[in-house]
Amino acid sequence: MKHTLAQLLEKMSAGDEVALARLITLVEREGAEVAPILAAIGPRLGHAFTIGITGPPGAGKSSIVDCLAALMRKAGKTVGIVAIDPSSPFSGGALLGDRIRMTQHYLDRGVFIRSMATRGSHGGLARATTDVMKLLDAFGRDYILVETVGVGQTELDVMGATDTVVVILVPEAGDGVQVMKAGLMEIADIFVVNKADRDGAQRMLTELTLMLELKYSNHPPREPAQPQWRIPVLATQAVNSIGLKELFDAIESHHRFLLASGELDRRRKARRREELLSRVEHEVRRRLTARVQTNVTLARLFAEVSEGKLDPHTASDVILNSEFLKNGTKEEQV
Ligand SMILES: Nc1nc2c(ncn2[C@@H]2O[C@H](COP(=O)(O)OP(=O)(O)O)[C@@H](O)[C@H]2O)c(=O)[nH]1
Ligand SMILES: [Mg+2]
Repeated sequence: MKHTLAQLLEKMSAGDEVALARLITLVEREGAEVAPILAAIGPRLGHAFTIGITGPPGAGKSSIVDCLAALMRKAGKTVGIVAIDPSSPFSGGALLGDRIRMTQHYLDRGVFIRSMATRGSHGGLARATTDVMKLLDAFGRDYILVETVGVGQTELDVMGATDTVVVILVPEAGDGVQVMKAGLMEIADIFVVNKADRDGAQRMLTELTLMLELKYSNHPPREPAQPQWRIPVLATQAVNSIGLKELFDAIESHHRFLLASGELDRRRKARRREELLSRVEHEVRRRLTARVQTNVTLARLFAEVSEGKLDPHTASDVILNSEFLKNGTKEEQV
């Protein structure tokens, strides 16, 4: 049976997982339904606490997400999981590996798992992922866990859209310099050295701790009265369920810190502004790229710039002061 958007939204709000899955698919396609869906769920957002889990491939991110979800369920909380894995050969569906490992949650309605398919468009995956997180928030999830691999722009964008970022490393991930280079130092709220059963784990833990101490001594807090978050460095063994309780505790204490310091509110406000800017940017690019195919004047402007006959600044002023960007008007003209 086919449902209208309003029906789907109503069912989703009432806890219908099938409706939620349908809405997620619509949002993933970045079609015309996205705007009305997001407008409808807007007033219900802000309850969920979102946790980004990132690190190199094979570090144990999925295993840790799995363990955290179990602990959260034990604490009586509901969980949403979003997994982004660009290396997955599957498109549109779930990652087989994730599905297999997540079996303990398969029949638990308190855990909703979704894998995102990789798509080409400009920042499309990061945008779709943040929208899916919103749907899970509107669905009433207490925690949303987002797993990404590596530190490409998409991953950094997704991590920037979460409340707490957990960076997972392994003893063999290399030295601290690599951590710095990959920009992980800037985004981590919590560091985890997983596979602590392996050689080199202690060295990695010590190195990370020293790097953080150096960072703090180089950047002492400007106002000592302001509460400061000390990034913890934890050791886990996801396969042996060791250290996961401590990780969950660290996440909860970061949550409390964000609330008490007002930082959660500041971060979320900054994120909404950033999202607005990025939407406008994206839409301007999308419209121009489409209209240059159909509008002769615009095509000529682009040609002149690409031939070097007109400078991009002048052309950009012309475009921004013209009707080219308005919805609907110019597409028919050829
Ligand atoms: N030795 C060891 N292996 C682990 C540990 N945690 C995960 N693994 C294994 O590492 C592999 C990759 O784990 P996975 O969770 O898929 O990593 P992801 O790619 O980061 O999501 C799997 O074979 C896990 O069983 C650990 O603490 N110790
Ligand atoms: Mg994984």
